[in-house]
Amino acid sequence: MAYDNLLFQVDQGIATITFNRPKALNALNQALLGELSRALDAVAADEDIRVLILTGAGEKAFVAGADITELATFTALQAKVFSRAGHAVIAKLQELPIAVIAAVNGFALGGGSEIALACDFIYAAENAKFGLPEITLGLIPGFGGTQRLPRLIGANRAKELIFTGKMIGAAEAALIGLVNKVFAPAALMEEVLKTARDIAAKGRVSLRAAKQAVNQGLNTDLATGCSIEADAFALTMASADAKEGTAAFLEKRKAVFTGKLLE
Ligand code: CO8
Repeated sequence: MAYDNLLFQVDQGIATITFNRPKALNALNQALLGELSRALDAVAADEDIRVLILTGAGEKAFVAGADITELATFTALQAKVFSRAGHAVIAKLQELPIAVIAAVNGFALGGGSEIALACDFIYAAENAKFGLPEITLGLIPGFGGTQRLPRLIGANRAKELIFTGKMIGAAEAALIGLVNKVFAPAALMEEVLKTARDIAAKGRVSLRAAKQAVNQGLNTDLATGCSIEADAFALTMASADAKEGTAAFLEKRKAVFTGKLLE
């Protein structure tokens, strides 16, 4: 499948999508959003993929937000359609039953931060910058930032970032829990790949169940969340991976997971 605005590769169960409009700091236009949607469908259809990495081409940016050249031409109705299309693609990303890591290698602004927020976690280069600068354009975040950012870092910190439109660096982003780990720019991808390989070696069924339990549980009360966890736990118990994982422990050997969804 051909893409003009992103690079898509799969290697040993790890897919990488690289936003590739470096001249515009990988800004997100309608064409790129459509290609992202297609690439996510390809990831979802490939049962061998266990981890997806998102990153940006070039040394300056992950994604510097929605393409302002395009955004400036929108009517209110077109803006709503674009915003809803963004929500749908980002929801598709968040709901992938595999691990998704954002490797933020520069500016992650506006829609770029919002994509990173929908990933399971973020590793960043020391030169990464995060922010929701829409207010400086007379707008507000439109790809879920007003919703996902407060859920991740708390309402007050999120409001400060959204109301000021200020950028923060990787170190501060790590301090407030937006970013898990920070690396030298040259080391970022190798460190992301190390974690990706580690996750890819785990059982596919348990990875899917763990992600669903966390994500669904966050949208509900504790008792309902624990009930979701119990169901998910029972499901993993029925998998070949659980038999293999527990047997391997008792036999003092390394487990080899097949990730079979059905027996
Ligand atoms: N859109 C279009 N082009 C961009 C964007 C962008 N978001 N960001 C950078 N570019 C372009 C620049 O115009 C420039 O192009 P050219 O070389 O042709 O002049 C090129 O990329 C390089 O950028 P700069 O020269 O500005 O590089 P600097 O290092 O000086 O500055 C910054 C880097 C700070 C990242 C700066 O480019 C900047 O502030 N960019 C805009 C960031 C921004 O405001 N992003 C938020 C956009 S709004 C948004 O994301 C809303 C999402 C929800 C949409 C909802 C649907 C309606």
